[in-house]
Amino acid sequence: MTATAFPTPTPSATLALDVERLREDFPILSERVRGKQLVYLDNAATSQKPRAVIDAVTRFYSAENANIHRGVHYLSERATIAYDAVRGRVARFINASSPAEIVFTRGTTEGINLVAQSYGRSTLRAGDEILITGMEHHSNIVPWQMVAAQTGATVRAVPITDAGELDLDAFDRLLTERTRILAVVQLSNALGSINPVRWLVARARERGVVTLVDGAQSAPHLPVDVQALGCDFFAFSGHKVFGPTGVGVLYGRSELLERMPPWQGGGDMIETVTLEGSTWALPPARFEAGTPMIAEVIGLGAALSYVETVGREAIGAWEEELLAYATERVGALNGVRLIGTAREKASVLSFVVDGVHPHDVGAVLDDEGVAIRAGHHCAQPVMQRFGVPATARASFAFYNTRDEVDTLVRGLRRVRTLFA
Ligand code: C6P
Repeated sequence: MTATAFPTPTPSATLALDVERLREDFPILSERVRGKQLVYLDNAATSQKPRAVIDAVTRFYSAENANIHRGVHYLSERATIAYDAVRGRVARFINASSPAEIVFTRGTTEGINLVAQSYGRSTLRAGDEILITGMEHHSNIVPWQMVAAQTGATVRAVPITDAGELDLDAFDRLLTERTRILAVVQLSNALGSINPVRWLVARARERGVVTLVDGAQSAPHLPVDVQALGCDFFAFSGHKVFGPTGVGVLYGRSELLERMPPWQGGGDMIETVTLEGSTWALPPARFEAGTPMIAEVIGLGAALSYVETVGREAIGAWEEELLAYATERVGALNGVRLIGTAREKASVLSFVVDGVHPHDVGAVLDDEGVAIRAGHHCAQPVMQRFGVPATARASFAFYNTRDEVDTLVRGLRRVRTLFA
């Protein structure tokens, strides 16, 4: 382990974001719920959509809807061009070296399952090990357990410290000559910890280990550069980056994608089909069987353009400030314990309130118009590690404000009063 694996936090750049102006781009943010102004702090579950995304999807269905890669008619050609253009936009967003490295999926979950069932199932053997961590979302645990059961491989997990950081000494011990795949989350949805992914990936690659990064939470909050990270695969979901549900991205390095077998068969993923057998199209088509989520991909393209227009550095700087403010204010409340106090964090504030079940915390806040998530966040091993059944989780996006944090704090005071 090296002391530089967790970089020293730098003071945030003073990049101005006109949050009040940007909020106007999101129609839902002016909604009232339960008679109160909505305070949406459940962005890790799904983000809200700017008008640019809503309009792109509406426009597609109103004026361009057709199937892609199949028709010779005008609409089909337009839809095909619009769909294929988004691949280039995604490649730029994460700095992939080519649009051919971008596979459209239904989301992070499907991307990881694709890698497990295609790359994993075709290469893993009995005795091999898949290394994950103790802070993974179920999406980055269960697919590996499934492929391990199919191949005789074993899943091992890097433990986490009391602060919610990876134990890097343990990582070094667990990365052995038996390790074949490292699958690690960049930003934990349950703790907010940012993992030193570049360092972990470099360590793994020195040993020839194939690496997958779960970018479901990092893509909306951190600048992502897959070439700088050095990972072989990177998965994220459209709906968390202000795009539609039902669409996601799997980045895969070309050399690997080209060697991988398809995991689903159907239209558009073949080169030739006879009744005796079939041959496969080149990636990414090889991994996109059937009619894809065309409108959603187009909406995703609009979302990424929107994020780039707002500015990812400015987003990061504002969110860092907001999380620091929320951490200070919520952390100062009597009877509130923060779960996840890593040195490097983004967007997520998980906590428990003494003597109050997180679901009750969520219900009281809901009554105040404040939307948070309460539960295990599909990260049950994290809950087990911290000895809690669940946590309450506020998760921020760039359109959240200090006033909204203050409303959250007032709501939490009410929780304490009601359950005292
Ligand atoms: N986490 C949350 O509330 P999908 O469902 O495929 O879009 O994303 C799965 C996923 C994978 N990895 C991480 C780190 C995630 O946070 C998620 C989704 C949501 O925390 C819904 S459970």
